[in-house]
This record gives sequence, C-alpha cells and structure tokens, in this order.
Amino acid sequence: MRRAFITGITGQDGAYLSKFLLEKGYKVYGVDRRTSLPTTERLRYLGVADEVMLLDGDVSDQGSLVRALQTAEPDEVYNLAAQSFVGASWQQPVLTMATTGIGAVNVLEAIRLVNPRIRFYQASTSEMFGLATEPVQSERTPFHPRSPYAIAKLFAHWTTINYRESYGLFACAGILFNHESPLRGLEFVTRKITDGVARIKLGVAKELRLGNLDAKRDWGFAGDYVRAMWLMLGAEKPDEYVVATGHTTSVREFCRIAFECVGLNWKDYVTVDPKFARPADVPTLCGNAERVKVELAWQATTTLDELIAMMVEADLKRVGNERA
Ligand code: NDP
Ligand code: GDR
Repeated sequence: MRRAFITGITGQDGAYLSKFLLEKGYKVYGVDRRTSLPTTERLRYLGVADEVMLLDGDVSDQGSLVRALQTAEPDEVYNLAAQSFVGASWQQPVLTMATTGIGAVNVLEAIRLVNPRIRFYQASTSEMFGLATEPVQSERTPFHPRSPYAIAKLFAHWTTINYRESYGLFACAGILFNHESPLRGLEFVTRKITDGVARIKLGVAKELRLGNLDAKRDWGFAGDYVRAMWLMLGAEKPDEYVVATGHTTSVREFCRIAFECVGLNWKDYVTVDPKFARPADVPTLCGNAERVKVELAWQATTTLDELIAMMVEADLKRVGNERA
C-alpha cells in the first residue's frame, strides 16, 4: 500500500487530496498543528476524518517533521501548509515568511534526513507571476511577486528546484492558479461572495462589502486540482507545471453570476469598501495549462458556472442550518 504524508491536511486542498488519495488506496498521514479548537471540520465534511492519521507537528518546527516522517514512512510528501491568505501577509509578514517560505525548507531538510527517496510536491502559486509581463502565464513567464505571501512562495519554489538540482530529490512544484470549493476559507473573495449571497437571500444580511472588483482571476474547482498534484508525483521525472482553466473572470462578474443563482441583482447589494483593498494587488491572472495537459493528461473538468452554483448551494444549506 502506498503511503502519503500531507502538511496542511486540514485546509481546503488537504481535505480534497486526502479523499482523492484514500480512494486511490493510499494510507494517508498528515501534520496537525496544536490549536485550541479542533481543525478537522473539512475532513469531516468530506467524510474522511476517521480514515486519515493525524500526527502532531508544525512546519516551523523541523524536529516535529522528522519525527512525523519517521512514523509515517511515506512514499510521497505534499507540502500544502502555509499562511495562505494574501491579504494577511502584509499584517503578518514574518509569520508568513516563516511558514510559507522557511516551512518548505524544513520539510525538504526533514526528507533529506529521513529518506531522500521520498517524492516531494510543493504548492507553488500563480501569485508568483504577480504583476505579470504576459497576458497568459506559463512555466516560462517571468515572476514578479506583489505580496509578502508571493515572495515567500517564490522562495519555496526556487528552494524546491534547488534541492532537486543539488541533491537529486524527486521534487516537483505545481504552479496552481486559484481553486475554490465549498470548503474555501471565508476570507477569500469567492467564498465571501457565495456566503454573502446565501446570507442576503435568507435575510440574515443586507449587503456585501468587497474591495477591488476589477481584479481578474483564473478560478477552478479544488477537487480537480488535487489530481494534478498526484499526477506530478507519478510522472517519470520531477518538474514544474502550471495548473489552470485558461479562462479569467473579474470579481464583478463572479458577483453577477453568484447573485443570479438566487435570482438577485448584485448591484443592489455589493458595496465597495476601501478596507478590503490591498497595498499592492495583482490585477489579472490567466494560466496556460498546455504542458500539464500534454505531458500528464490533466485538464479542468468543472466550469466556473458549475463551481459558483455548487458553492452557493452549499452556503444556502449551511446558513439555513445555522438559522434552524
Ligand atoms: P488553506 O489556507 O485552506 O490551508 C492551509 C493549511 O496549512 C491548513 O491546514 C493550516 O492548518 C496549515 N498550516 C498553516 N500554518 C501551519 C504551520 N505552521 N504548520 C503546519 N500547518 C500549517 O489553503 P489551501 O488548501 O487553499 O491551499 C493549500 C496550499 O496551496 C497552500 O500552501 C496555498 O498557499 C497553496 N495554493 C493555494 C491555491 C488556492 O487557490 N487554494 C492556489 C495556489 C497555491 P490549520 O487548519 O491549523 O489552520
Ligand atoms: P488571492 O485570493 O489573493 O488570489 O489568493 P483572494 O480570493 O483573497 O483574492 C482574489 C482577488 O479578489 C480581490 N478582492 C477581494 N479579496 C478578498 N479576499 N476579499 C475581498 O473583499 C475582496 N474584494 C476584492 C483581491 O484584491 C484579489 O485581487 C488565493 C489564495 O488561495 C492564495 O493562497 C493562492 O496562492 C492564490 O489564490 C492563487
């Protein structure tokens, strides 16, 4: 039986990846950091909380990773742990660099110490393109990070490549564009919108306050994207791959579609609040996923309309249950 080890297992992608790998017959381990309340809500939502093995650890504590890897004895490690909210990275730049940047070095060093034959996946991001120099970004597009988060991710990205070139590790990086789901954190704009739509529809909120409505992103479904991570670690050679839908949509248009799902006009409810604007935003991102399609036979299967409908429906149910 193949064994996988996931940092960030309690996050959106960690939950979907756990379910995917369990269905493939893997034994799945993950690090769970100490918190004052349980963090297994997403794993429970997908019905896999009792099937994964959670080990105490934190990516900023290398010893904890070494012990966890010695226990799990994995064939594959997926490094998904991060302070992943771009907006918070200006408020907590040092913590973001430590977790999102140095955290990756800690995982790679633990792999070298415990078993250098372990295959490694790094959760890199389209945010590294930032103020992109090309309208559609591929693996060859130059990077221009625009936030402490993106800088930390770029550091981790190059560290991954460096460990491959220096020590021959099977180390891959997926440059994933935004991917969402009903398990997305409430602070991210997509989920903030679908939650807001549900609250307004059910009469528990009157308006939705957002920042930059002109920002454009290439949004896909998280359930599709975790498969790409697994394909990378099963490939013949380690590499970097852009994973995206190839379509870009503005926050404004996302609002229009989401409100339309419940028969409302977004213009009647959305207010722009400068509080949610960023010191330096990324205006537009759109990925060219040709390489992952040709080499690993991956492509997105969920359309944006389907994704938004799925998220609105889940939030209507959740907000409805809260009120009951
Ligand atoms: P989430 O924010 O949902 O999950 C982050 C995970 O990291 C959580 O499990 C969190 O644990 C964990 N974590 C945070 N700090 C630490 C720490 N110090 N030690 C151990 N674990 C920690 O992110 P996503 O699931 O959306 O994303 C997964 C990864 O992919 C992240 O690295 C993100 O930056 C990256 N990424 C995401 C994209 C997206 O669109 N979703 C696109 C490209 C890259 P806890 O539950 O305790 O908070
Ligand atoms: P992003 O996602 O920064 O792309 O990072 P987010 O949903 O936070 O922002 C997307 C765009 O929407 C604009 N925006 C708002 N954003 C938030 N959060 N709240 C608002 O009210 C709001 N109004 C407008 C933002 O300015 C931005 O332009 C996500 C994370 O998952 C990262 O970890 C990951 O690496 C990237 O996606 C790819």
